[in-house]
Amino acid sequence: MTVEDIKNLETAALREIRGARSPEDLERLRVSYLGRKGALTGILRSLGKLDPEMRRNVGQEANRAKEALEAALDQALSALKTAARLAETTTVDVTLPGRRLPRGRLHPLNRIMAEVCDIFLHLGFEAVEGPEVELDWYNFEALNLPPDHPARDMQDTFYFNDKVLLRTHTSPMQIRTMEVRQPPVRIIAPGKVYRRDSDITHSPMFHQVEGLLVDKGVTFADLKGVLTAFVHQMFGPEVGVRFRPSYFPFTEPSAEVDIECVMCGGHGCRVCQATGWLEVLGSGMVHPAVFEAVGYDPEIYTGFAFGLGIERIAMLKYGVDDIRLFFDNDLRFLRQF
Ligand code: 2NM
Repeated sequence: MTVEDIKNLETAALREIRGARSPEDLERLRVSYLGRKGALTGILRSLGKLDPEMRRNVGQEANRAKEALEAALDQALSALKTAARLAETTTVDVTLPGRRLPRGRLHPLNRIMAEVCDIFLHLGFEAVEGPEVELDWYNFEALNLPPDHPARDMQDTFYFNDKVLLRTHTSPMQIRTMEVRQPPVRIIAPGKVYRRDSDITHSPMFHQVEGLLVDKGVTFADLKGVLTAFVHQMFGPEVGVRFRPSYFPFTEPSAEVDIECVMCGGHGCRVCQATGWLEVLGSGMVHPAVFEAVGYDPEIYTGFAFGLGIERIAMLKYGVDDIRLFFDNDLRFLRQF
């Protein structure tokens, strides 16, 4: 037994360890070299048979080889374990279905807004949009709202100063349009409006669509025809419609449009306050003073106008009893649409 023999044994063992493919292979090698009856163990045991000088050299070499093999076995085992874990986590099961992307949808208010606008666009109206920060002239004065009119009260309107405010309706866009165009005019003005009001049916910001049709010979019959067509497309062709006398400063005569209660079918319930009817639109024939303000001759032109609140329609259509739900952005609410 020589130092050379031990080096050869070590080289052969290291080659086998490198070739091992499993922890079981490695265990077998550990036993065959370092176990109780292992090759290296045998050498260490038989050192006593050598003469003292050889014993020292061979002994040192055998102990060094033993440590080297132990280290190589440990390292190989941990490398195999790492490789096994990696193989497990990177395995792709190509038969699994893909992950679905969550699909978005329109906010219920934007959906109603789009439906309302769509109906009027198909009837030949054109949509116009404009500023939410308005001048007193467009929001009130030109609409035949005199300075002491209750609708101008600080209670209802957000003012920046004497002349500048947040629009309380989208009618300023009808005035702006008539200022720069001659009849025939057929427009709708959709958008955000602002009023100092907040409870379960009022939000300080809400959405409106207002409409205006001006031409020679326009009558209340045209108003009734257009708004009846709208109601039947929006709520269904069977639903009853009625025009009820009302008052607005910018129209004369004025009418509110009611539909048969969508909740109880007209029998009377909590939503319609036992009347069987729900108010959905305000309307009227444009007041001559409004035409004067924009330079239209009221002796030549007549027209009708109307306005509706998107939140109110959405609450009726979807049976929502608190307007604030539309603005909380709670997914448990939004996912129901
Ligand atoms: C409404 C009800 C009745 C209206 C009137 C005008 C204008 F500019 F032509 F005079 N724009 N909008 C109007 C009329 C609005 O909302 C409930």
